[in-house]
Amino acid sequence: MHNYQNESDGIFPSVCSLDCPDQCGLLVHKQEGKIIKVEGDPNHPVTKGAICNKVRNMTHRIYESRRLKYPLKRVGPKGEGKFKRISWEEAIKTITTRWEDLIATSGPESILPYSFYGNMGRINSEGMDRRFFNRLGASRLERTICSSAGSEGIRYTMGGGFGTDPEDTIHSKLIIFWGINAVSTNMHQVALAQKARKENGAKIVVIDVHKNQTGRLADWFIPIKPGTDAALALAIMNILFQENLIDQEFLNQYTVGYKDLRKHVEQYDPVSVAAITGVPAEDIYQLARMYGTTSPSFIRIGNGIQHHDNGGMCIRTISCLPALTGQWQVRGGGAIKGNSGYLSFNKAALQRPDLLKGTPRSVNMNLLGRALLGEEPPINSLYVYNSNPAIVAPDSNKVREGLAREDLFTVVHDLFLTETAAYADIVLPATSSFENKDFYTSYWHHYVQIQVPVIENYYESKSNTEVFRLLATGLGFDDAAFQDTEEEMINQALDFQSNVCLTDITYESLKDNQYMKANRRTVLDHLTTPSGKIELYSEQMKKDGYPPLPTYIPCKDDEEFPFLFVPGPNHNFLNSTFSHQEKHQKLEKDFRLYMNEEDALEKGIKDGDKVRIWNNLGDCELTVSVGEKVLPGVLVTQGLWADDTSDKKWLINTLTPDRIADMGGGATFFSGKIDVTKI
Ligand SMILES: Nc1nc2c(c(=O)[nH]1)N[C@H]1C(S)=C(S)[C@@H](COP(=O)(O)OP(=O)(O)OC[C@H]3O[C@@H](n4cnc5c(=O)[nH]c(N)nc54)[C@H](O)[C@@H]3O)O[C@H]1N2
Ligand SMILES: Nc1nc2c(c(=O)[nH]1)N[C@H]1C(S)=C(S)[C@@H](COP(=O)(O)OP(=O)(O)OC[C@H]3O[C@@H](n4cnc5c(=O)[nH]c(N)nc54)[C@H](O)[C@@H]3O)O[C@H]1N2
Ligand code: SF4
Ligand SMILES: [Mo]
Repeated sequence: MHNYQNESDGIFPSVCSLDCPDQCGLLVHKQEGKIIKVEGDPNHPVTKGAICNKVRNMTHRIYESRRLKYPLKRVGPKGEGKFKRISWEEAIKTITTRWEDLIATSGPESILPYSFYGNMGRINSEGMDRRFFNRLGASRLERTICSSAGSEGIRYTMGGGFGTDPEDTIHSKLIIFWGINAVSTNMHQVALAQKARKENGAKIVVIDVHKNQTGRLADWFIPIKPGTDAALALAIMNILFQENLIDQEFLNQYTVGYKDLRKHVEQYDPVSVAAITGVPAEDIYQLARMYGTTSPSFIRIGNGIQHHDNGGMCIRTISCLPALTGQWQVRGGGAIKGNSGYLSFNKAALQRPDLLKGTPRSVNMNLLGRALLGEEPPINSLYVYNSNPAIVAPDSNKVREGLAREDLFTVVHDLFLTETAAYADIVLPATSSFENKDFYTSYWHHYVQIQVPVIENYYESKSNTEVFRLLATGLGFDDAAFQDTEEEMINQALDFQSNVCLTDITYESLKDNQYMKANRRTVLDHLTTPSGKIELYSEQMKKDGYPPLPTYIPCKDDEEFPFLFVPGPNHNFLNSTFSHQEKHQKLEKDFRLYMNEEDALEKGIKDGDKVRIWNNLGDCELTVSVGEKVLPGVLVTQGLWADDTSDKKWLINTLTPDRIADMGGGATFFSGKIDVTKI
């Protein structure tokens, strides 16, 4: 394989590093040593050359004038963003000196890492960093902001992160996008659905609280009240049993507890459930009959439903549906919540938990504000990478109050001076993924991919891996684990006997192939629940204090505020990434609040009005879009916009609760309530 960095011109294979299920194959065009264009790799078996606008415009981000070139130290007040250039030596020395002091006086637990998947490369997101913080004995971060509630929910039903192979969904005849804005967030699943529609006459159903781009593409859009999807799924089960639309043989062979479930779901009659969900009883019947009589039927379960108080149970409940109709046995049938199970790698070899002595406390990342303000003994230092908590974490006002603490020593490693970095004492410049060597495992399709560096490091920027090596050396950690090269780490991670899907995939074979598919296995090969079957009834849940059968548990109702509030991501940003790029802002146009006509009339609000939205935690000011896109009583926004332009009050997470979901310590971004008034 070539060393692409040394070639000044050419087209080189790559992979998208963003936190997106599609994990597209890319081709990077280089001229005179610089990237001039990023396009899709037409040979990639799933993504087939199509990529989103966000990444088509990636070149701007890579060479944007505001990209960090050098390490910086803060010279103004926290949050203001005044910094001065320093050398890497000084930066590392400042950090290690401060940490040595903290370790001596308060112990290593006074240091907290904060990261997520700004870069999905496994070495750079959960490799050398984990080794380092294990060895340090720092407080541990529970990385729960995205999918942990639903992952735990589906684990109770199915045993793990295994779903349908998306490539099989071209055979589906019914595709339900349930709580996923797939046009924006999983565009290749939409392409596969469109193919199934064109070639098989497949019907596309979308169940969502907002008629966004995905809803508009549906053959049938079903609006639902936020947080009530479990009730809908239970009513569907009730009808499937009553009308004998179940697969009895499958239930006998592969499931536990269907008889208990049959009795249990009788209480979820379509009329009562219509009152809970806002979905008319006739529609519930129609949907259940459609689901019970169409094969293959496929459900793409999104993140929207799990960012609620009851998110774990809701996903647990929806994931029972394919078992009732035996769809796991049908090619193109079943469901995907996540597919990372097929590509699970040797985490212990990559992350080296053996380097950790003792059991430091752990902090839920969704409670960052609370932890910075109230954790005892206090967190005295925060090290942020691959994430922008000042924008993305719930209850932003609390997060910022914590970040503003004078005695908190904060380091931020990023490509840009993010809102979080503005609070840092030391800022470190990060490479883009095109400058790194890494391997990638999708959480949707079944391919492992490799990234070989395409360009030289931008100015003095360094990858996460390089920085953790420097920090390890600075602290005198002489463990061999910190000497491993990227190649060695990739091979260690992929050498994993217990995942039969990965045999034959190594650094060497990836170098030759760029992407490689996991050995074909089906969901039924991976039923890793305690019983080895699909657990419609779960003894484990009972032990863990949950109802053992799927159940609708209403979200918390903060009665003081009238509107349910669902602030999701948008089409042209990737969480807060790209929210600073003018090009992406222009594509997005404006930050809108979607409101139903009835509500607008009652509140004396017209389309295009400026409004203030608020609750006990914070407030924002947006422009209203009045129409039929949301149900009465529901307000929706899209996008994690920066608020760095002082005339805007757009920090949407000032309104989101820092409550924790029912399972997995998950976030509850979509279970908050607010009020609205015209400005
Ligand atoms: N363009 C773009 N793509 C992205 C991202 C991005 O920011 N922008 N983010 C990436 C990340 S990290 C993730 S986790 C995924 C998230 O992508 P998705 O899985 O699509 O999740 P969300 O967009 O959070 O929510 C999906 C849908 O759920 C709806 N929803 C909210 N509450 C409910 C409910 O109670 N019931 C139902 N039925 N629907 C509900 C919302 O209106 C929204 O349309 O996308 C990834 N891809
Ligand atoms: N209101 C609301 N809030 C949400 C959500 C929502 O739907 N609504 N979604 C939530 C979800 S699902 C998620 S996953 C989180 C995501 O939240 P984050 O993980 O914080 O995602 P980003 O905002 O994309 O920030 C990633 C940061 O990593 C940086 N980065 C990229 N590559 C590298 C690298 O190689 N090294 C270093 N050091 N930095 C790098 C980027 O420049 C960027 O600043 O947001 C959550 N917040
Ligand atoms: S963000 Fe998603 S759709 Fe866009 S290029 Fe990356 S993986 Fe593909
Ligand atoms: Mo996410």
